[in-house]
Amino acid sequence: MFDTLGDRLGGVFKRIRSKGRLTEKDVDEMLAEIRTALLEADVNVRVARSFVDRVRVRAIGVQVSQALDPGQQVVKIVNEELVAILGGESFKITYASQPPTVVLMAGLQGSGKTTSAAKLANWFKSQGRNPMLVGADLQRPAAVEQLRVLGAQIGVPVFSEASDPVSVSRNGLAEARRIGRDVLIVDTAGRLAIDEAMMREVAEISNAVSPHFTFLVVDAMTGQDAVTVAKSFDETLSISAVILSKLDGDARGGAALSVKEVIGKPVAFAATGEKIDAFEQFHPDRMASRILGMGDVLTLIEQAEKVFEKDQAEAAAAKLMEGEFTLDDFLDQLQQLKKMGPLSGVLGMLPGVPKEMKNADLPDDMLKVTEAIIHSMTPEERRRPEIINGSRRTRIAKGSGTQVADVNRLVKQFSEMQKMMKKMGGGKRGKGLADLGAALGSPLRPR
Ligand SMILES: Nc1nc2c(ncn2[C@@H]2O[C@H](COP(=O)(O)OP(=O)(O)OP(=O)(O)O)[C@@H](O)[C@H]2O)c(=O)[nH]1
Ligand SMILES: [Mg+2]
Repeated sequence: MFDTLGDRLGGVFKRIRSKGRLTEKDVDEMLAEIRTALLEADVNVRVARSFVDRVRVRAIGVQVSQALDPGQQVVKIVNEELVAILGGESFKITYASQPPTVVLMAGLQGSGKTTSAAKLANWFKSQGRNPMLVGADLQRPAAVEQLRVLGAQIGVPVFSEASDPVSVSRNGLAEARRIGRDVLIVDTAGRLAIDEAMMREVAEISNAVSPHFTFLVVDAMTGQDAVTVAKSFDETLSISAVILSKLDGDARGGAALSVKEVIGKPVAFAATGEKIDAFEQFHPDRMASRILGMGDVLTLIEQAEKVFEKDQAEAAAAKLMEGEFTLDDFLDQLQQLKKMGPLSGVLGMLPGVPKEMKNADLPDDMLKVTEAIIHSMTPEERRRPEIINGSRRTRIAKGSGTQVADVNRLVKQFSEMQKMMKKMGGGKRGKGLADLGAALGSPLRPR
């Protein structure tokens, strides 16, 4: 997602970064380009205009600041304003003091309510909660069955019965209390377009269960229409936040960039695929860095955290970025790797990783051989594999029960990997502007 917008903005920054001083004409030209880029990304016209206006006001001050060069400042301003239109802060989930915390799902037909309800239940599970799903879509005969299949997949109970949507929801709530589930997610029926009957039904369900959160699921691929839909839902049914589904199919990102400004409601979660785990909390700051092409180091750390201890994860990510990665770290990572899920997913979030590396695959026996070889090395050799000469190689091969050729291959592969990581990580250290500049391929430095 946001591919084109990121490219366009990257192009704009590239052009201005060489300028020592921005004239009013430079600023105007740049803003016109940014505006076009936003409109091409299907961002709401009003939103694009106010975005550009805010950048303009701040960009004018740029010419008098001494601390940073104009290019750096503009990138910083655009980043901050992107974070702001994406909603600023991440949406916070709080839990009811009297469980269960009730969540109501609403949205048009096919927007992704049922799938998102299950994904959300799975997310609550990952937060240590015990969710329950309620199938209150009795419009479509297969709807409850679809929810049951998803529920079984994630090990979350699904409540439904052949009555009416309001009774099902009310009885579902009673059942959750009875069996001690602390989060209740109610899936409702959608219609092809906004209509009164649908609104009445959802409103009645809402009255019956008094939800703590009402999430409107909108299909990101519908672009600006998604925003219009959100607006009319919010008028009838006060919504807490939006769940943007199908962001994977939306290369432009207009809906994500417009929702908050147009309806004043944040995006709480984003769904990025049909699979259950293709679902994440929406973090405006991280999304802005993705748009600006900085990769998403924070998300990487979070994913690694699922497997590693927190400190270890931060240390590993930092080492990875700084290129100070030893064979000991490599061994640690190899052992955790299988648990971390596909390596391609992890590497995909780092900026500038070559395709070959994203497709890396590490079979079991290779892992064993590698492990044995590294174990036969001295600590010094693990830290600085370049000292491993002929006699050391023979010793290591003998100690690990492998061939000298195996040792050679590992040392060679590792030093290539180290080089590549140094290249990737170089200039990405530290925080803020140096990051932005480096990510954009510019040698920007504070003056
Ligand atoms: N690619 C992609 N497909 C999705 C995503 N979320 C949902 N889908 C697909 O979209 C289709 C509709 O999803 P549902 O969850 O059934 O939508 P719904 O809003 O419950 O639909 P109704 O109950 O008919 O109103 C299904 O085929 C889903 O697999 C997503 O994030 N990415
Ligand atoms: Mg459904």
